[in-house]
Parts: sequence; structure tokens; C-alpha cells
Amino acid sequence: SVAPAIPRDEKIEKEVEALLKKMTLEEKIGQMTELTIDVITKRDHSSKDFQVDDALLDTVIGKYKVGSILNVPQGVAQSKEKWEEIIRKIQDKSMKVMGIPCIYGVDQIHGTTYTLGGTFFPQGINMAATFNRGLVREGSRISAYETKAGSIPWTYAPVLDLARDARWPRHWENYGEDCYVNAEMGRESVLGFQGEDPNKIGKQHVAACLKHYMGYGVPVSGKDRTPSSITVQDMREKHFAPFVEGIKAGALSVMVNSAMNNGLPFHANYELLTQWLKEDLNWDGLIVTDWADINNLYTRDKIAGSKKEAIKIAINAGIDMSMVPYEWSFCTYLKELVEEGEVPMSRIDDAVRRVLRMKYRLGLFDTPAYNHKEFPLFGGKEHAAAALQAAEESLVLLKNADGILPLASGKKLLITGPNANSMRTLNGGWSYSWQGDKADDCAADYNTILESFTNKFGASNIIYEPGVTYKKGGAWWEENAPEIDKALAAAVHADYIIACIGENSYCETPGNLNNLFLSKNQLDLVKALAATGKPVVLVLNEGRPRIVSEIEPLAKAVINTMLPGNYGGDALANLVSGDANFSGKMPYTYPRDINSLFTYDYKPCEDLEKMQGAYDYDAVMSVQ
Ligand code: 3DO
Repeated sequence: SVAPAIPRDEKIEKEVEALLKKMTLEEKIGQMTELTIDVITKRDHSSKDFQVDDALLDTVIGKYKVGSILNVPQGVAQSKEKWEEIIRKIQDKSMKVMGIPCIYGVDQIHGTTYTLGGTFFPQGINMAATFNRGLVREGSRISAYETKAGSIPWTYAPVLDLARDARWPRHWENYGEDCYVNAEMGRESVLGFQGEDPNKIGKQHVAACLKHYMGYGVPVSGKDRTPSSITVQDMREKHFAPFVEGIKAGALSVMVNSAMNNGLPFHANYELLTQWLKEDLNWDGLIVTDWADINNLYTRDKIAGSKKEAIKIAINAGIDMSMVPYEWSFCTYLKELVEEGEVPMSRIDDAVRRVLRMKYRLGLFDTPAYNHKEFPLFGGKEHAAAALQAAEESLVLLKNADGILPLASGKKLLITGPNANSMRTLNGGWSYSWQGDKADDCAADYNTILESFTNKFGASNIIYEPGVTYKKGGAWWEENAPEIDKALAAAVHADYIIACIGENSYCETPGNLNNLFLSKNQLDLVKALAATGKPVVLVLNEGRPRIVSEIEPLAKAVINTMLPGNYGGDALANLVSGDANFSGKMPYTYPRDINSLFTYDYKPCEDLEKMQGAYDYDAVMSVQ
């Protein structure tokens, strides 16, 4: 038999067994239940001073013995002080009622997504573009430290789906299209989050959660949470590989892909959950569902005839914890299923062991919450330097005709485009809020591209006229009526045009799109500006490769910034001025056209395509 993926700590194992023996069935089921913070907060969402509600806490933890809470109060980042207050309150109650700490989970996916004042790194796709393993580990180590400053012990990261469909709205959360790169970066990220010893996570580290198990990045429709059609061979060789590496590095948990493959939802797949993960790898970590995904087996996937049957299928397939997340019928139905013999007690015990083991490994029984004052490096200079370095190493220079970059000094620059003056577009989703739409307020202290260029090149050399703007308060794709004439008038005074184009922030299903081409307004803006004859530098700031083939030939230089985070503007200014050198490489294939959506390992056969004249190899920009 295979050696345990994570070596067992005998002391922890004994403690788990001793506790398990004392627990009632209700208590055990409570440990398998995860609810969202909204369930225990006062419903007055207009109030800025968010509070945990004592009566609701009594129901959730006192009555239902719920063992895990997730998410963010009011959906917006909180201070580390507030986080400590919230978690201390939950922990005090949990320890008093059950003597078992709660495990609180949050998506801190590119730094402290939900902790105000923390350090925001570039998104995963950029971290991959650095091809710098040490930097990925360091980024996750810093994120763990700052996450723990708010007493949060569990992050839903790293994201190891392969970004293999350009249309998919979660393309930017992963380490690119290649399984080896995802595996290498995933391992480093786990070590950064958890430290070297998975049995002793310690004060400055958090538990990692590899997600989303697996094959999420290849939906047939290109849309979020929609079915894939992956062969067993691709599943094993490509999609499974990063998870194996993350687990070998000691990852304590895994979150499951919401969708289905070849007709079978991942949440119901015994072979993938129990056999591949738990048995083949002899891994004793925790499998948590994604949002409401047990219920989805009934309501959306229709492979279960009722809510209760969905629970039976998922738990028997190997799910250990259900991210329910809004109510507690999961507890009632699961209890009935055990009493009726539909879910064996051994399965419940196995799941609860995994939950408790993780809590012991995290040291939560000894220290359920931390004093934020013990994290003096939070949001400080050392962390900022690492995030800036990551941003600099992640920007990819796709084109530099006639060596136009670095820009000669003393020249006048027109900064234009809807992404020129926005912290929201630099960060993307999972930034201060789920959709990233609060970043302009919450990250006002950092520099947009415009501000960084003004600092770097001097205010007298900068002209700003966006030409196209996003609609404030609208959907992420909505733009105001373009003002291209204004940008054209400003271009008269400029030596160079820096066109900052791309996408506004979005996350998950709301980020679905029907047209991968860059918006018409933005294409028109660049075409009009290029027609002036002034050299154009295209700055692509986007979560997935929007098709820009009409305007790429009109530009002297093209820089792919993807989503570089709070230091993205500074990094770009350093690189464009020549104060730093470009070194980022593409972690995915940039499509020239809508019928060129493929990954490097599925390139059409070169000779055949050339013979047919159907395919232009220069078309694929910088596959490295
Ligand atoms: C995401 C992953 C995330 C979870 C909890 O919708 O916020 O929500 O970790 O896919 C899901």
C-alpha cells in the first residue's frame, strides 16, 4: 500500500480518536457543515458596523453545532481588527458549546483578498508568468501571514484548474494552461501557505485548499460551471497532476469542481473523490464542496430526486464537508440518512476524522484566534517589495518593434483607454469584494497606471484622455458612449500613445461572455489613435486573452499586464521607462482569432495546416 501522503502525527491521531468517541451523531454532522457568515450576522446591511448576532450564533453553533463558517461579512474586505473580533466571537462560542474550534475559510487568493490594508499580489495567471517558483512561495507565505493577522486559518487557494479555454471567466485565477507549471507553482504555493510541516501549521501559516478538483478550466461552452468532456487520459495526465503535486506538498484540503464531466457531476464521483484522491494517494485531508453544490445535484444537475438524495450521493462519494451555505437542512437530512442506514456511520466517522485532524494540525484547539498585534509586518514595506517584484516579473512584452521600449525620456505621453486610471482593472476579481468592484475605493492609496506614469515621467509629460470609460455601477462589460475625438485632440500634443485597454473586473459566472473580441469602442479608439501616425503602445489589462488581432499590427509595442494587482501600475512604469527589465513569459496561448482557441499541446499539425493554407503560425502571439 502507498505511504500516507501526509505522514501521520500519532499524538494528533490519538486526540482525534478520543474526541470522536465522545461525540454524538449531531455533533459529528455539525463538523461536516459549513455555513456562510451571513447566516450569523445582523441583517442590517446598511450599517457599516457589522456584528455577529448572538441569537443566530446560538442556533448555528449552539443548536446545530456547525463546525465551519466561510465568507466575508457584507461581502467587502474587513480590517484585521474586525476579523479578529468576528473570529474570536465565533471561537469563544464554539469552544464553550463543543470544546471544538470552528474552522473559518476565506478566499484569499492573491494576497489578502478580504483583509483591508493587506498586500495584494498579482493574480495567479501573472504569478505563473514570472516562472519564478520562489516568488510564488514567498507570495503565499506573505498572504498566509497577513491572513492569520485576522485570525483566518484557512484559505481557498491555490487555484489549480488549468486555464485552457480563453473564454472561461476564471482563466486568470490559475497558473496557466500547462499542467507542469500548475503543479510546480501549486506545490510552491502550498509550501508558502502551510510551511514545511503539514502536521504543525503554526502561527504564521494557514491551511491551503487546492481547487477546484478538477478539470474546471475546460467547459465545452466556455462558460462558468458548465459541463466538460474530458477523457480519462487527459484527466489523469493533465488535470490530476497539479493536485497530486499539491497533495505531496502537504495540502490539507481540496475543493471540488462545481460542474460535471461526461454527464457525472464531480460532487457525485466516487472514483475521483474517494479512489483517486483518498485511496490511491493515501491522503487523509479534507474534501469540501463548492458553494451549494450538494443541493445542485438535485436542483441543477438533476441526478438526485430530492435534496436528501443529493446529500446521500455526495457524502457516499467522499465529500467530507458541505459548503451548504445558507440553511441547516443538511444536518437534519444527513442524520436521517445515517439512521436509515443509507449513509454508513463509518463514512461519517471518516469525514469527521478529517475535519478534526485538520483543526488539530492547525493548532486551533490551542489557539482558536490570534492577537492581530502579533503580526507587525502586515501590509508593510517588505511585503510591498515582494508584490512589486512579482508584478514586474509577471508583465509580458509581446512585441517591441524597432526597439521602441524603453521609452526615451522627456517625451510627451498620451495615457488613454478605460483601464488607464483604475485600481479595479489592475486587480480583477477577488479584490476587496467578490467581483472586485470596490477596489477603486479600497485601494485608493495605490497607483493606477496613470498615477504611476505621472510619478515616473513627470506630470508635465503626461496627457490623460481616456476616450472610452467603463460605466460606473454598471455590469463589468458596460462602457459609456466613447469620446474618441477628445483622445484624438489630445494625441496632437503627444509623442507616444499608451493605450490601456482590456476588461473591467469580474469573477465566476457573472464574468461569462458571448464575444471574445475586445469591445468595439476600444478597437475603434486604438484604430483612430494609430491613424494619427504617432507610435502606439498597447497595454493589455485583462483576465483572459480578448482578441485584438485587428489592432495588434497597428501598435509598435504590446505589453500583456493581465491582472498585476496593486503594484501593477508601478511595475509597468518601471518596465516601460527601462528602470526594470521585462522578463515575464506567457503561461497560456494567446489566440489570434475565434477559431484559434487551443493550447500549446493541442496545436494543429503544422505541416498539414501549412499545406492547406488554413493556419498562420505568426498568428499565435508569443507562446513560450
Ligand atoms: C468559488 C470558490 C470559492 C467559494 C467560496 O463559488 O467563496 O465560492 O472558494 O468557486 C465558490
